[in-house]
Amino acid sequence: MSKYRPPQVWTFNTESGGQFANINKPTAGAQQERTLPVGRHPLQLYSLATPNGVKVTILLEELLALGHEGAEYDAHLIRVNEGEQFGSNFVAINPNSKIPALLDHSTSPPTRVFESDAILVYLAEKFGAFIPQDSSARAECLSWLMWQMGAGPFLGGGFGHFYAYAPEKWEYPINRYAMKVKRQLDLLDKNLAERAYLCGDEYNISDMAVYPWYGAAVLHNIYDAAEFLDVASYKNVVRWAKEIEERPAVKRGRRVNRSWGPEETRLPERHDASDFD
Ligand SMILES: N[C@@H](CCC(=O)N[C@@H](CS)C(=O)NCC(=O)O)C(=O)O
Repeated sequence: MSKYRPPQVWTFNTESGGQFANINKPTAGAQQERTLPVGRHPLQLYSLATPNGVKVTILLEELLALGHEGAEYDAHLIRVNEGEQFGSNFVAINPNSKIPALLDHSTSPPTRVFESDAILVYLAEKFGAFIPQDSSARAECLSWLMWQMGAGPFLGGGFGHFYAYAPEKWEYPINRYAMKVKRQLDLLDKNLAERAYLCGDEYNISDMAVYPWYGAAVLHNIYDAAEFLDVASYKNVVRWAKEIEERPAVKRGRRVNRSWGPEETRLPERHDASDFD
């Protein structure tokens, strides 16, 4: 039985412990003056190759593969573990201080976009690709996209946090979030039993949003929890994730703003298609 009794009013007087505790604060806003680099392309992305970051670089690489030259972009590395998301110019693009953040200089004044799935919708609409035009198909696509926004934090902030990052293993939150995540995987598995992609026959931004989280869960042993969650049993999710992962644009997108792992998987900054060579 826990001895903890919440005080009348919560105050921030200790670090919570666990991985990433050093960057958590209960207040928003810039913590230091800092300018951001600006490259030569209209689209300037400030990001890191986490699942939320990779969604956007996959879409940009897919747009380029489709021949949309206007999707050329500079991808600048934001080191969140060093607090770069709290610099003044980053906060001006994303007041929520989280990667990814996009500044589109092709409009006057430049358009800022934050929240990874808002960036997906913005770019898909801008280039008229990877989002259905028909209103029913579009509603299905946006439904799965919004599902990802709601579901993802249960996998990352809930399950991943308590299973892998919290200072101790507590049964209650691990049980709660394992149950939620397994239900999500079962939902995806049942949907993908009947369809090639999340919304039907066509690959679109909803797949690009869900794959970096749930594809990684079934293929890459995230949080070292593949066995615990028995991810191999979600066979349709595994089939879908493997197929997406084979796409050349996905392979490139996963490397952008990656500053860790084996050398051949990294590309901390991307300013030109030739950077992949
Ligand atoms: N809902 C946001 C979440 C973004 C997010 O959580 N980004 C993380 C990395 S995956 C981050 O920047 N964390 C830094 C921090 O919390 O200070 C989105 O989808 O864009």
